Amino acid sequence: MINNNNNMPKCWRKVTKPHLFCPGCGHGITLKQLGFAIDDLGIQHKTTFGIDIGCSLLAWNFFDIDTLQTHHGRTTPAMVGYKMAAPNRVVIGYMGDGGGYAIGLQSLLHAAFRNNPITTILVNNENYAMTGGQMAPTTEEMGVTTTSPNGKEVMFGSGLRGAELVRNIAPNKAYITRVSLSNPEGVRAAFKKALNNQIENNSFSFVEVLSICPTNWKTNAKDTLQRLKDMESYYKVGELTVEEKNE
Ligand SMILES: Cc1ncc(C[n+]2csc(CCOP(=O)(O)OP(=O)(O)O)c2C)c(N)n1
Ligand code: SF4
Repeated sequence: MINNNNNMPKCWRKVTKPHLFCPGCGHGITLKQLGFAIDDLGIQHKTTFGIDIGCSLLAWNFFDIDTLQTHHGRTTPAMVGYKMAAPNRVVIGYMGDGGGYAIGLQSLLHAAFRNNPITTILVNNENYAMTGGQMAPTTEEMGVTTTSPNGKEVMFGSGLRGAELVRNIAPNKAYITRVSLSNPEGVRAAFKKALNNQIENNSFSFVEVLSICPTNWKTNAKDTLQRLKDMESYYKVGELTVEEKNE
């Protein structure tokens, strides 16, 4: 990654080695929008970025920002603790859908319930990408993965609508939204709103990003974008109000 381009966030690290994401991965697009949001708010030097185990960990050297590597599913509690110890820092927890909606779900829900003033970002690519594309709670019914080669059976449920679950347990002042990489500007705007909810309102925020994983989806560019569009018809994009239910 060579940051010598005006189209790059200023807070991206100026290094000369390539990043490790697969070509076409959604993490890079998400992190670029996060970088722009941090630039826009001028918070680079007071931000701490926490990353999960999963493909999100490949972001460990993306930013010129203090970065913390946590265990799988433990980003939320690690960053909650960090914020308690350093309340003046702007704290971000970045995770995949496996980390947030499976092993780390209870921590995410409790942080939302307590309105802990951190900003959580969950990148939903409907599979456990780093470990080889296994079925996740977010995999939709009949979704083909390495552990559901004939399609996810109904007994495993359909895709978990986690943002609705978080909304249901969080107080009104928490900001909860779902965005899609089909609209990068919208992702940037949501990140800014989520960070501002921490900075100005001392409140919790959660952004689920509908993302793409062409490697494990085994899709070409056209089919990748089509699948993202299909995801948007199952996972409703937009800010969640307190009336939204997980049904
Ligand atoms: C406690 C623990 N359990 C399991 C693993 C193995 N593991 C590493 S990454 C991962 C899944 C990652 O999937 P996700 O969180 O959706 O992120 P993605 O790679 O899709 O971005 C798992 C199960 C681990 N590292 N630690
Ligand atoms: S496996 Fe998927 S999520 Fe992981 S880096 Fe590759 S494209 Fe991105």
